[in-house]
Amino acid sequence: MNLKLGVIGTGAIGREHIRRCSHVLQGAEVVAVSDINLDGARNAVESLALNAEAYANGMDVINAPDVEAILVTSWDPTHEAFTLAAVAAGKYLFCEKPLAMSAEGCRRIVEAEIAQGKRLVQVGFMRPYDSGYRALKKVIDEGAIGEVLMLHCAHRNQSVAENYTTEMAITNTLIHELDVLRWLTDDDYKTVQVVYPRTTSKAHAKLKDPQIVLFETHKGIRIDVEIFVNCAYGYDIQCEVVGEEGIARLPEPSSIQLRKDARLANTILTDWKDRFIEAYDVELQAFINDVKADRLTGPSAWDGFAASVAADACLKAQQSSAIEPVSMPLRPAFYYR
Ligand code: NAD
Ligand code: NAI
Ligand code: ISE
Repeated sequence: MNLKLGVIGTGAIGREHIRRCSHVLQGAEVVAVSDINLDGARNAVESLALNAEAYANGMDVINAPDVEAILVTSWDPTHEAFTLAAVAAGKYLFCEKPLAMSAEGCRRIVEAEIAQGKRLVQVGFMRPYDSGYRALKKVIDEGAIGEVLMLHCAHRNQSVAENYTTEMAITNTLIHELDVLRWLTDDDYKTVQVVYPRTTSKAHAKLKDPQIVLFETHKGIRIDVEIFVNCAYGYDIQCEVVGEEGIARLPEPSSIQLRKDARLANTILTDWKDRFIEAYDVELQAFINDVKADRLTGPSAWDGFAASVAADACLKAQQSSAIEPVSMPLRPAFYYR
C-alpha cells in the first residue's frame, strides 16, 4: 500500500519533492497539496500528473483524513506552525530546513513531540545522506587522518533573489553546515564569530555577501565557513578536514573532463537541485520507509533545535562582531537512537 502524502508549499523544492515521491521513489503517492498561491498548487497537480486535491490552506492538508504523512516545503517562517499542527494531529511530518526561525521555536516543537510520546518529525537536512559526506565521515571515523584539528568550508550559491537578507545567510543557508558539521565531527559548537569581507557589487541592498563564520568546538576544532551566495560562477560546496596525519576533502560532483582549445575543463553545477539530487532521493525514501515501519531514524527535531541554537548565536555574532558563546542543552533521552 502506498503511503499517502500531503505537501504544503509547491514552489521550487516542493515540486522537486513531489516529483521524486510520485515518479522516482517507491511506496508513496501525493494525495493533497497546498500553497498560499493556490494557482501554484493547482498547477503542480496538473503539471506533475497527480491524483491529488489542491487545498487553499496548509492546515487542511494536515487534517485531511486520507493524508497519512506531510511534507512541509513552504517558506521558512511557516515551518513551525505546520509542524506543531502535524504533531498535534499525531501525523508523521518531514519539514524542510530550518525547523523553525529560532531555537525557541524549535524548542516548542521538541516539547510538543516529547509530550506526544513518539518521534513524528524529520528535518530536511539531506547532506548526511550524500555519498560524498558519508565517505568523508567514514575516513574521519576510521582515524585515517588522525585527530581532526581544523575544517575549511565554503557554501557558495551562484545568485539569490532580492528578498534574501543578511540573516538568511545563517538561517536559510549556513543551517546546512550547522547540522552536517556537528554530525561529521561528532562535536558541538562552543563559540562563533562572524566576519564581513568586502561586499560583492552583485549583492542586493539587504545583504552583506560574502560572510565568514568562525567556530570553535568543544574538542577545540577550529572551523571556518565562507558563505557566498552571489559567487556568480556556480553552486559550490566545499569541505576540507585537516587532521594530525592528513587531509580529507569532500569529493567534487563527477563531471566529464574536457580537453579542448588548449584548455582542461570540468563543468561546475549551478543549482542546489542537481548538487544533492541523489541525497534528496535517499532521505525521502528513508522517510517513506521509516513512516511505514512506524519508526523515524533520520535527522530529528532535536537536530533541528541544535542547528537553530547555533544559528541564534551566529545571528547575535552578525550584529555584535564579538565572539559569542553557543549554549547547547543536553540532549533528552527521548532523542537517543
Ligand atoms: P519557494 O519559494 O520556491 O517555494 C516555497 C513555496 O511555499 C512557495 O510556493 C510558497 O507559495 C509556498 N508557501 C509559503 N508559505 C506557505 C504556506 N503557509 N502554506 C503553503 N505554502 C506556502 O522556496 P523553495 O526554494 O522551494 O524553499 C522552500 C523550503 O525548502 C524552504 O524552507 C527552504 O529553506 C527549503 N529548501 C531546502 C533545500 C535543501 O537543500 N534542503 C533546498 C531548497 C529549499
Ligand atoms: P519557494 O519560494 O520556491 O517555495 C516556497 C513555496 O511555499 C512557495 O510556493 C510559497 O507560495 C509557498 N508558501 C509560502 N507560505 C506558504 C503558506 N503559508 N502556505 C502554503 N504555502 C506557502 O522556496 P523553496 O526554494 O522551494 O524553499 C522552500 C523551503 O525549502 C524553504 O524552507 C527552504 O529553506 C527549503 N529548501 C531546502 C533545500 C534543501 O537543500 N534542503 C533547498 C531549497 C529549499
Ligand atoms: C536553499 O534554501 C537551500 O537549502 C540550498 O541548499 C542552499 O544552498 C541555499 O543557499 C538556500 O537558499
